[in-house]
Amino acid sequence: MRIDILTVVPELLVSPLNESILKRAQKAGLVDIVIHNIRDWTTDKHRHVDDYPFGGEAGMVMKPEPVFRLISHLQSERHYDEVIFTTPDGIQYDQREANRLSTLENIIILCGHYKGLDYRIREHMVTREISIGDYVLTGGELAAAVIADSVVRLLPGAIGDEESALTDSFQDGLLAPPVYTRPAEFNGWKVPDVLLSGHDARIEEWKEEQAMERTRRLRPDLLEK
Ligand code: 6GU
Repeated sequence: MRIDILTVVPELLVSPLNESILKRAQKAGLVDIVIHNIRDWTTDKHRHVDDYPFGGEAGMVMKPEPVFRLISHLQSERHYDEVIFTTPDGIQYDQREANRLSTLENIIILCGHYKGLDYRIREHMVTREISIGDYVLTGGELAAAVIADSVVRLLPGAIGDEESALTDSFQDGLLAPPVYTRPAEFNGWKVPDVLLSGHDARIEEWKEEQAMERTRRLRPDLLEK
């Protein structure tokens, strides 16, 4: 898989994408993540990436030309399955969308910034607009990092234990059950007896009950879906 991320603040993306699982996945050749500075695709002397809005609202708007040049350049080199724009007014991101994106070959993630992006780019070049939740970030970079992280960890081989991505919270529409490690008793706090019983069927049953109980208590909305 290849993920091209287009931003006016590349510095914000370097470290989150180059540690831990994402670092290993790139080294292992499971994914190429390429960060592009939109400013490199300006042609004016001052390398402007934004301008004042027509109609005179507050805040600056990302200019269409540099973004158009960069996306056109990338699309001339390979086919992209999606051109994603990160924006608070996009559709809300979830595990189902992460799963879907993880099956694609090449995607572009264009990070929103300033007060917005010239709407012609959204209409003519962007194929999907994504928000990561109902709150406002200074820019779409952290959202792009969230999307890249959640997608890359799903690629076969990215996570050591093949099972673990499948048993995540949300993957079956339920929250994950509690987990424990040694010691079996700490500070007088005990690990549930059933987990020490060695009885696989009972342990499985307990996990399912716990997942259901926690979901009903903490996220009843998931059960309605
Ligand atoms: Cl994708 N961008 C910004 N700027 N704010 C957000 C967001 C995206 N998702 C939630 N808040």
